[in-house]
Amino acid sequence: MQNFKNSTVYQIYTKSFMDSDGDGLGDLSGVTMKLDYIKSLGVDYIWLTPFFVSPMNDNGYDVADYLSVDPAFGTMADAERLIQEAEERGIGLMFDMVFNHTSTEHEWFQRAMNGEEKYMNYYIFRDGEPEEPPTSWESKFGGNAWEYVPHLKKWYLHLFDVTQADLNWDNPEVRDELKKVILFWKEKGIKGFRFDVVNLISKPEQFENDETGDGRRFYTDGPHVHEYLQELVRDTGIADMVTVGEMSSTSLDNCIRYSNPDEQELSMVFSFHHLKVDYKDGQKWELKAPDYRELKQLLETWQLGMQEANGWNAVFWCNHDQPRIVSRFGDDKNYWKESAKMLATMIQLLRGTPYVFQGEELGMTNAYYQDISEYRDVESTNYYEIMLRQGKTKEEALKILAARSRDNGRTPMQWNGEKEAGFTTGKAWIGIPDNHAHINVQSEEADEDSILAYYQKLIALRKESTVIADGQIEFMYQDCLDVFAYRRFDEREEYLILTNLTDKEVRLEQEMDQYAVVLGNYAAKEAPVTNMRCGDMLRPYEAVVLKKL
Ligand code: TEU
Repeated sequence: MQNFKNSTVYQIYTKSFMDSDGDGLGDLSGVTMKLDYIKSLGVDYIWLTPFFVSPMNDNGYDVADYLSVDPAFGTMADAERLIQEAEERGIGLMFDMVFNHTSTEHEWFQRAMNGEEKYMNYYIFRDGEPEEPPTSWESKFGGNAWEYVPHLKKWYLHLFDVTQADLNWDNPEVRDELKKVILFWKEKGIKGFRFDVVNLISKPEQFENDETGDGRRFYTDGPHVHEYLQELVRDTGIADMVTVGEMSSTSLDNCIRYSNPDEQELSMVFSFHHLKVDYKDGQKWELKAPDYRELKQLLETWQLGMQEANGWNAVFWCNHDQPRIVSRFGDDKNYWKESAKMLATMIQLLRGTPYVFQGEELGMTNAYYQDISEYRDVESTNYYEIMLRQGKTKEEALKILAARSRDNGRTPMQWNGEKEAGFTTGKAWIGIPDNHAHINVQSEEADEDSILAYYQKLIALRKESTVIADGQIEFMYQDCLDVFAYRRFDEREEYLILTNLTDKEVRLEQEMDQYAVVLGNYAAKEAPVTNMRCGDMLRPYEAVVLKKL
């Protein structure tokens, strides 16, 4: 079994984890300070979001120098110390490689702007008139995906912010530059990499208008993406490291290829279809209640599809681009603790490597900001304006942002109930929800029934059980919208995971064998509990993990 299969990864959004110097921004030394806490979770790896030199228009996903630490996050010595201290605790670091684009402040782009041909070939420039962008493609952060440069009389492509210019991967020099970046960090002793939107790197040969969509069908899982990934992995010798690719709007077939070990591409993939079941007509900025039928179907299709073809998923609910799961698919008011634990159970025991995003293990909630001035994210502020232009009222636009903004996942880690949640001695760069008074590390460490304690048990279970780590998966209750249930098994062992997705009691309708309760988010009904029987009730948001006797 590859070792990432029984591992759990903890994601740190560097800017919001821990501030060591009082400037209100999280930093590398802050992460080092908290390594014992991370160790106490039982995780194996830390995925650290970008801390490289950047103008921070997209909080570091706009990299201006891949080989230097941004002073806001610390120094190279801080990075080296973090790697070493993590290693001493048996924790490996995974760094975040943003290779689809660079910041327009990167030296390569600056030299391209000076008209140097070599560097113009690093990016995607097209001739054109100022009134007419080369294609109708839309930027993921709103507006057209092309920007005109008057003195060059050319447009450049930016699938994200206008300050994030897409790299030209068809140019072998670009691919070689990026390999050097990998080797530089690999030599520092890190254990893996996360690759940002890596399925968007290969653009089509011809650029054409998209009459029916925003252009993504032309560049998603593009023509040479597998070839380029294989080359990158081979030439940097990272096939045995832990690697995860972020796949935007991808397909199951492509994800099988990205993650099947025979292809020598990546260890695993993030896909996002299960996090769009509350998008109305697929639109992020239109609200809809989560469609649990769709959620169940998507999880099942991906789990079984990947299993059948020996692919491997990263399994997750939360990251720095997503709202908090307890506020989204749970109930953070009436069943905060129960629903947070239920959602954790549901996702963490699937076949794949689980990712826990900082604060998820505490049941941290959405930010519930009331005013546009509280938002920091470029996507949120752009779309606020777009929504107003489309005719939405301020109240409507704010309601949508409150549910959808990426800032919901970016509020500082809640360490204690004091001022600024113990995150900084200064003033945090973004507002902290009042609920840090009771949702915080300090109080949950003191409570053996806390969400934190529950996550520790789930993470430990994957380490103890080869079935959870690498066994087969099969789904049950497919037609029952209220219940999400699956079995994990091999020839020797079997677990049954039962979760109630609703705030109502639900009766179990299927005949079951004899099981012992291993873990649950309610007190056991009988002691020792030997069965959940057909006809038993699952309580609101109840989750139980059962082991076959
Ligand atoms: O995100 C990629 C991405 O497309 C989405 O998660 C995006 O934020 C969302 O779909 C927009 O509605 C990655 C990073 O995780 C994100 O933080 C960066 O902003 C983005 O790439 C650009 O580097």
